[in-house]
Amino acid sequence: MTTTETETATHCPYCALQCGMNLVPRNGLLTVAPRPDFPTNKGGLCQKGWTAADLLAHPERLRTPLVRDRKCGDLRPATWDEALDRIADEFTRVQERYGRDAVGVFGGGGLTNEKAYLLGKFARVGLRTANIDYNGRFCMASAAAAGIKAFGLDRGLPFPLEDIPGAEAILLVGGNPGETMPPVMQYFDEQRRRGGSLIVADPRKTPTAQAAALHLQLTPGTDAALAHGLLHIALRDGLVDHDFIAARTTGFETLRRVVASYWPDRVERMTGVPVAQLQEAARRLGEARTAMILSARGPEQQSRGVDNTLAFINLALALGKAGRPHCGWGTITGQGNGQGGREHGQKADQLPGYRKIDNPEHRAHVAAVWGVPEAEIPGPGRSAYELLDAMGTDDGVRALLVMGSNVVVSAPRAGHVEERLRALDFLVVADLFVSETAALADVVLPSAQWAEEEGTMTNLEGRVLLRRRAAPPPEGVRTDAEILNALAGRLGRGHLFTDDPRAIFDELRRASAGGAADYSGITYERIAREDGVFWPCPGDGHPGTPRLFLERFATEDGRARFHAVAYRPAHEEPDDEFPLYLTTGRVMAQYQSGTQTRRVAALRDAAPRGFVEIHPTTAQAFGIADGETVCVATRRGDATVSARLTPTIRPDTLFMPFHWAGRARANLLTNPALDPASRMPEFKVCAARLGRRSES
Ligand SMILES: Nc1nc2c(c(=O)[nH]1)N[C@H]1C(S)=C(S)[C@@H](COP(=O)(O)OP(=O)(O)OC[C@H]3O[C@@H](n4cnc5c(=O)[nH]c(N)nc54)[C@H](O)[C@@H]3O)O[C@H]1N2
Ligand SMILES: Nc1nc2c(c(=O)[nH]1)N[C@H]1C(S)=C(S)[C@@H](COP(=O)(O)OP(=O)(O)OC[C@H]3O[C@@H](n4cnc5c(=O)[nH]c(N)nc54)[C@H](O)[C@@H]3O)O[C@H]1N2
Ligand code: SF4
Ligand SMILES: [Mo]
Repeated sequence: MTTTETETATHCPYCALQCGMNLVPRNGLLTVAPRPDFPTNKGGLCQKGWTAADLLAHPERLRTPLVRDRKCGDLRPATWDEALDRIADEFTRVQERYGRDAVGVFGGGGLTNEKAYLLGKFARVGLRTANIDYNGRFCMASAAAAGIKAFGLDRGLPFPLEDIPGAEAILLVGGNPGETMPPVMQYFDEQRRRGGSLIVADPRKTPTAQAAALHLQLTPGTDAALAHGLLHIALRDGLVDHDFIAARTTGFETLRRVVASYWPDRVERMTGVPVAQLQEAARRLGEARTAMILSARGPEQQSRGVDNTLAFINLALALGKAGRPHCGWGTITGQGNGQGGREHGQKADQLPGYRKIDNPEHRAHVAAVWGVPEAEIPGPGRSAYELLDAMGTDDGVRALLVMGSNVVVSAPRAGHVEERLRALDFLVVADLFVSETAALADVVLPSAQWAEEEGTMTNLEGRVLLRRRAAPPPEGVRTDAEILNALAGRLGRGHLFTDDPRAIFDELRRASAGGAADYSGITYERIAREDGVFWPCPGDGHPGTPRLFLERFATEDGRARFHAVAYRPAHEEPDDEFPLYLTTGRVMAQYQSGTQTRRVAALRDAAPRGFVEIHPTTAQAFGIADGETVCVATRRGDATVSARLTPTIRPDTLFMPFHWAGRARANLLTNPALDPASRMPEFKVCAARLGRRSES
């Protein structure tokens, strides 16, 4: 793992697999080359990774700050001094008028650990506002909350990817890594070669489901009923591991009473999964010596996302398939730094090292590292959607800094969010391009891209990786750390900040020391030497922790907790007016809100425009032909996309990827009903109606 004059060993800028890749200079440009020795992806990359360097010299790239001209109202180029002065003046004015909490910060799970940490500190120490949250609330929040409740710790996978092939059976719930993380499929392929079986629960027969031995094509929003049904059968058929339950868990008896009424035929009616398939799934998982249950956004992005996830954790625990080699529940983290980004303080209720902002000891520790009195650190702020929903209202934020998210496309009920953004006194967006959100801003700041700055990323396994700098940023572009440092200076807090990634990481190590996500023993040099270091790593001599929970869980008594959650239907179910389920997600060639991937020619060609998947029978009933432009409507609004007929989806369900802007936005339709614990919106289920465009 070296960097030579001609080649820089680094990682893909996109998803949480953080595939290792090399950047090689060619004719003055950087190009992507494979890095076969890297242990996670072993040289594999998806089409997004192969084309990632196309954006470094992209003609639409921002190369100067933009400010909104006070006379004509358009964005125009400005100097850094003008842009930064304007931000400091407006933030100060808003805070003087409405109070400190009236300025908000919105971060992203794609930011490096250093930047996520610095953004949290900038909010609490630079702006002294309680209101910071980030897009991970739309992504990992339900799984994180469930992991903490059941195991006392949130690390997405408690084992490295290399353990996957050793599981005899795997249940993957609501995840489509065949498209969302293609190189990870080599681990599932290897599992199958060794005789193991994969079960996929998804309302669509995705490429991942097609690779599985068994596909449970459940009705959207019925995940907890499915989990309870499988546990009911396991109890009935003697597949439950009572020794494990007695030795390593608490709370089973209450759960047993809850699942007693989940008879297979009742669960078939609730979930649409035939009894025979339920029995086969329970048998495969229960009879295997080793088994894993993995979840992804399908069950998690629901207004019952935490309960859904807990229901599958219950199943893993009851079968004795946790806290043992080649066993366990895990969540497949999504964004590039979706794991590290949720540990170091950009969450509304959190301080670095996964500390809690309302815990006096945690506050005192972090205050000492930051060099501020504990009382100066604000309390918890609003969660992502709640923050966006209240923008520009009497008790909401009046000014907002967005760094690493494009909420006009990616937030639920996006039409409303767009309206609230327009109601702000002042909006600042730091981005690589003029995203749909940046287009509404009063000041846009051009940020450096991944290959132009140093930093660390924590992948889906909890492995902390080094992102190396392969080239300086173009003239006129600054790193996010430089931006935050300069703003802190203008707010009179510059002495508490630095923009040097290594110095920030050293501070993060101290801030995280003793916390749940302890990075204190991790250094850039160690990461480079060891191909990444797994947290927790408390101290220089500590080897890091690839596998968690083998001896004890991270709860006070060392036991995992069962949760007797009840199944409740989705917040909105189909009815006469909106007769179909709508679910949303991703396609292989586009990433998230599309700011980056819609600008790469090869990816645009592969996935040029928004569409809705419709079962042919349903399409026929509505008189819709393949490729026709259709209108999809819900209680939030309507969107215009092209129809894609496919027998791989349930006839009662529509599917839309959320990567496109304007009228094609899936999020014009989605339901912002929030999970009570994680504050995760219900991206995965709502009720919809379908019409030909002329009728809509
Ligand atoms: N190509 C690509 N890859 C990506 C990303 C991207 O935007 N594009 N984003 C990255 C990020 S941030 C994330 S979070 C991950 C997400 O990775 P995944 O979770 O794999 O992706 P999704 O497509 O959001 O959802 C997965 C599946 O959930 C199913 N589903 C829908 N409703 C339900 C339901 O009610 N129950 C169940 N069980 N399943 C349901 C959908 O049909 C879909 O196939 O991908 C990462 N990788
Ligand atoms: N309907 C529906 N909506 C969803 C989902 C779904 O499944 N269905 N999934 C949700 C999930 S899981 C997620 S993670 C969110 C993601 O959605 P977003 O939060 O919008 O994430 P991105 O599109 O990755 O936005 C990142 C923005 O930051 C910019 N950027 C990239 N790197 C940097 C950087 O280093 N610095 C700065 N300053 N900017 C940078 C990019 O150009 C882009 O404009 O969407 C959520 N929305
Ligand atoms: S799987 Fe994820 S990390 Fe790997 S190349 Fe594709 S987008 Fe990049
Ligand atoms: Mo995500």
